[in-house]
Amino acid sequence: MSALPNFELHDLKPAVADFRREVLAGLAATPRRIAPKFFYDAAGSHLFDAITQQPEYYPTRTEIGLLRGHGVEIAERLGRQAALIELGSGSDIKIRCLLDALRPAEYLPLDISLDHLRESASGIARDYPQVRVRATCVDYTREFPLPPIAPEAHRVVFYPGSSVGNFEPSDVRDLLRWVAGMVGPGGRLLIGVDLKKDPARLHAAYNDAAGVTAAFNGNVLTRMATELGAKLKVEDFAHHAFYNEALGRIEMHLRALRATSIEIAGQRFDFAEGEGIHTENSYKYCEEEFGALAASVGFVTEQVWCDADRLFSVHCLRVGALS
Ligand code: AVI
Repeated sequence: MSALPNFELHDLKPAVADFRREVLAGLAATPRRIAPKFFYDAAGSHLFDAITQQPEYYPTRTEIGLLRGHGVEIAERLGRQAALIELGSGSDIKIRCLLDALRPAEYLPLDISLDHLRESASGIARDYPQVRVRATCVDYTREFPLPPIAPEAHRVVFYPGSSVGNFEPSDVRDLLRWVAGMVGPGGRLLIGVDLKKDPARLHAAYNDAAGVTAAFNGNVLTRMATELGAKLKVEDFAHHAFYNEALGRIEMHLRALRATSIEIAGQRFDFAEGEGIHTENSYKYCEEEFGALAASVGFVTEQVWCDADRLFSVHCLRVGALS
């Protein structure tokens, strides 16, 4: 592709050493765990895109319906000509629902998956030549330098997909405080939040019949083998996902089908049959619950859009006085 004058890509991709260190610490912990951010290499990002196409996985198409249906209203709330920062931008479908109405001056997508980010962000730069696109490949859960934004720019953060559900509620507070610091007093956050609902529907969404979510979950083992040289048998582990009603979250695990082991960097971790690695939580919220969480760190809920079946919600939050 020829160079686009309105496109920059900053590569702050986490080093393999970070992946190794976190995997070794997670496998040594009780219960064993690996953070969900490690799902997203190029293959994992494509598998996630495939999940969003599964008939059982309602969040993506429901959120897109809300963004398309209320795009103009959303743009009026957020204000035009903003510096628009998108967290975990992944595929560009959602931001494209808003760009025509929102007409930002700048678009700053952040994502951990380099190839995916390059492809989607450069596509936006090409299709919206009047928007300056500065993409950063980064683990945004750690401190990093955001490309400099003019102090007088009006900033908006877009955090779609209910990725907020992949954080522990206590960590959500830290994340929201960080966003508040980024957008400043009066700044806004547009955030997609999956709603609590019939557990059977949730169960189906994370156990699709085609087995795509299972492949996505197993991809972290493939990454450990290829990137860390781990000795393991992917086929010794099975996808296990269920709704933990008491905690209001879907849990995903990789469960050993038989006694097996994983060896990395000279360390060996034995698994008895049935023992697992906890790979993801996906918290679900009631509309009011999420509003209260946001209010606890100083955000004011300006508006919430929900679909008619109350599957998914999109919240427009403004940084109030207290953050
Ligand atoms: C990215 N995140 C919001 C998805 C979710 O629903 O928690 C990841 C996912 N895991 C399994 N399916 C989708």
